[in-house]
Amino acid sequence: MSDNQASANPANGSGDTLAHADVVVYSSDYCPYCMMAKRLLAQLGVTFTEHKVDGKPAVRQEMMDLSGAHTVPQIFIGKQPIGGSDDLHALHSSGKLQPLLFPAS
Ligand SMILES: N[C@@H](CCC(=O)N[C@@H](CS)C(=O)NCC(=O)O)C(=O)O
Repeated sequence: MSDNQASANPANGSGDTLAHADVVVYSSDYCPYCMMAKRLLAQLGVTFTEHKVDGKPAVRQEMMDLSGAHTVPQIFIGKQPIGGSDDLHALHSSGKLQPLLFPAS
């Protein structure tokens, strides 16, 4: 896939396939917060690119440079750093996640 990733948008209820913003998750193995974040994205039908930081200091450094944070996960939607799992869930609960994921809808 190129700039956008296609997936079903459960929110529109039509079963149509809509493009959503690129989502990138920096994560680590055996990380409960990473699992919670990835589970929510999966529930929303959102596909994402995952960068594992385990044993990869350059990737971890890249994550810290881009996010300003050192914990995993760090999640980016359309290159915008949105924080970790708690931040992702807070955006979802407040209704602000869907517009970030589907800005055209
Ligand atoms: N509030 C954060 C917590 C993230 C967190 O504590 N992640 C752990 C791994 S599951 C971590 O990176 N620990 C390393 C550290 O705190 O330096 C979130 O929701 O993402």
